[in-house]
Amino acid sequence: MEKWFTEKHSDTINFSIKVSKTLFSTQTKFQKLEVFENEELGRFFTLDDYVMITEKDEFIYHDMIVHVPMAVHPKAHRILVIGAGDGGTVRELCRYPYVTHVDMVEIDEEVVTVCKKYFPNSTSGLSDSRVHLYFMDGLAFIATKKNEYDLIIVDSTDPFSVGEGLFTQSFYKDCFTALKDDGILVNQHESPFYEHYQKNMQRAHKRIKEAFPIAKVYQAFIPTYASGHWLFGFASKKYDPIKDANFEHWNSLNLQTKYYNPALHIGSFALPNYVIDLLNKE
Ligand code: AG3
Repeated sequence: MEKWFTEKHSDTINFSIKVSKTLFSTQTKFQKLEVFENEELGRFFTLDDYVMITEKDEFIYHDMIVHVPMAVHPKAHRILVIGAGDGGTVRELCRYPYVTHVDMVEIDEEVVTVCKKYFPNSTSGLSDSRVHLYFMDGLAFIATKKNEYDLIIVDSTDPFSVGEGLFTQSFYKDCFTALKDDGILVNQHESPFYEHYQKNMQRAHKRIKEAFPIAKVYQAFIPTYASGHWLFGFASKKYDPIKDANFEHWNSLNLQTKYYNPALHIGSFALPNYVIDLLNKE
């Protein structure tokens, strides 16, 4: 009998992936967590029936959520990552030799345990001595921090269940307080395409704009996320993501990236008109 994993992209649209093997399935304290395999995508894991990463396209998301702010900040060495239990974001950060300290706060320890077992590549950075893992609510963690980080990356699920608080006004304000005077906040910013995601994106942008003097949005094509058209938020106290990007410095690091490059960095901030309209509307 054929088995398919199905994610609902909208009330009338489903996205299905043929499962060649179910590797793991559980209900954690917080959410439903499953690991599957597909012939073309490799292994992939889901939370509450939403695709989080697949082996084939996770590089796109992780390149864009990490290398864009890292090419802008002149020397981000103290970094906070919220969510990101699969480790992909931390793996990319650890490639920068001058990063000295990464706090990673994941609410669900089981996500990390399971990903370590099934996704050795994405979790490879988690054992780096610069990385400090906290299994707790990101909202509680950040509420105690002041003027501490150069960069905060919010690598969350969608805004419901455990992800919900990470899209609130008070959380963005706490991020502002936790950042240094030239700090940058980057977050996964949902999709502009389907109506439900559109609303999440508009709401997030409106709130971030209220908390930060500079708030921009950039895009990437991520085949296994709803509609494939995905956005990231770039908010900062001082740096403009294009004018202040230092590609000479970034190139000198000689990082080999499979998706990100400086031309794409600039291009990713050029948004389609309908997306600009949606963002301005709110
Ligand atoms: N973070 C989840 C992005 C949102 C996915 N949404 C969806 N499939 N509807 C990805 C974690 C990667 N570190």
